[in-house]
Amino acid sequence: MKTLVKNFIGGKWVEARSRRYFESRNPATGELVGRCVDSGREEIDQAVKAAARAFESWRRVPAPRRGEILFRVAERLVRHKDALARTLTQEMGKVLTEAKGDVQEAIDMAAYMAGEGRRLFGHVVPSELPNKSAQCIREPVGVVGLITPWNFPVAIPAWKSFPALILGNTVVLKPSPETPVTAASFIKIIEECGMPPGVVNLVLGSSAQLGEALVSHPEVALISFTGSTATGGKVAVAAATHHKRVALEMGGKNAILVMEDADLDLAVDGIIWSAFGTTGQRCTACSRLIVHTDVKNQLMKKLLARLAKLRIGNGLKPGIEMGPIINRAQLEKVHGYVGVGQQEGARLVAGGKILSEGEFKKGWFYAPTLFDCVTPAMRIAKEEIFGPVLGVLEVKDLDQAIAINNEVMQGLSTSVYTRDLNRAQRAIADIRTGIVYVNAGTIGSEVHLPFGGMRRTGNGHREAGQAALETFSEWKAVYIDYSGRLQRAQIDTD
Ligand code: UN1
Repeated sequence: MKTLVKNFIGGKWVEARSRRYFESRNPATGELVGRCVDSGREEIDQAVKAAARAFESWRRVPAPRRGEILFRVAERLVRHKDALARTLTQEMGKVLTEAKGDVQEAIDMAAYMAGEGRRLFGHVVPSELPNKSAQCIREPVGVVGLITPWNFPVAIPAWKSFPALILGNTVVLKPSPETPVTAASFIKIIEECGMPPGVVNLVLGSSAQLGEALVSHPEVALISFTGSTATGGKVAVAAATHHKRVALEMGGKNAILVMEDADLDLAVDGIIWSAFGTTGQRCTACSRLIVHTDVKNQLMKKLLARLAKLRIGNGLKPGIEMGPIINRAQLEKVHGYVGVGQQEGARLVAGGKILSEGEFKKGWFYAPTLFDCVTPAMRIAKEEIFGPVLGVLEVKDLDQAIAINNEVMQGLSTSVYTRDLNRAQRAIADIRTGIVYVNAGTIGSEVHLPFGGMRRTGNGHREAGQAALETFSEWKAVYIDYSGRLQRAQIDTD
């Protein structure tokens, strides 16, 4: 029997009062990864109260000192990178090299935000009155509630918690019930770096009530959520009801545009990596290939050859390129979309089936799937599938490619393959997504640049980069009048 994975509240690893438990299982093998406490509203309340108590002292710790703890977190994550990545692969299924990348993203974010401890720039501006100074300084928001998904179980909690912490906020993390063991291992590393009790708290549970309890808790000032568009919408409504700030990161329907002058072999590398890496389970995964008529057949031939060779299996095994899907429900959803695509008249040219024989028997595996003859009106061209399914749309020129790209409700990431500088610049200007790549796939954002999307992908906030500081802080405008007399702004102008 695996050890019990507990909540981390007020600096202690504790059980939930209900004494109920849920299991986390390996999606490749069905093996038990951990038994976890199944919390409820009460544990959320305890965690929020602990975070609220810690806030008053944490916000007074000088930011460079907070940064020192984050530097230690970065170092410790480096030391534990391999072990944490293995846990991540076992629990979530992505191949080990990608799991290491997931941890590396957290290391990068810890180092980046640690450095912010000596910046956190505000503004000093002139006053309109003599002998008066004016400045703007950043303030923490308070207790922040983080609701994170399973697809980046280390990177996304890191993206959210490290910027929040460097600013002086305290944190309650509610990770996906699919990846509680990874979340607890990540929090343990933070604990071991000397984070004061109550500054970071973790609540594990399998019910939707947990997120609701966090969003509606009166002492939570801000919610940062990454997940589906449907759940994000509910979070936004609930947050509005309780008058709290909310930052949403939701679905994508990302496209790669391949023009007739593109380096096709380079494009194939980017397409395979973006569409089938992480088994298509990234917000940034490519699920639409928008290709110029002149090169379509050639590109399809190359793609099909590569797909036939893609090695699928347990992500811990060397050489495996694509792991399982997270769970049965998601596997069925993906397969359902393949049926929808066929009914809509798209032509299935590869995959389209659940893999359940031999080594695939105990896991949730799906064949990498390619649809030809997809049109923009089809559901498979509009809705996020979150699996290894790619649809090909044919276009006559760049303008049409960009128009189709921009037509969907999501607006996260787009890539364009062309050797023509003018075209690339035009694409950058006209593509309506939060991230644009030229001659690279749709995935692979770096932590010091803003991450997020337009339209229904988000609500205007960005993660990572300097933008994360905006999400997790309030501005305070400070006026210091050293004239020794009453000076009235807008009135004493002569
Ligand atoms: C996500 O899919 O939710 O750019 C995050 C990327 C990664 C992060 C993806 N750095 O694909």
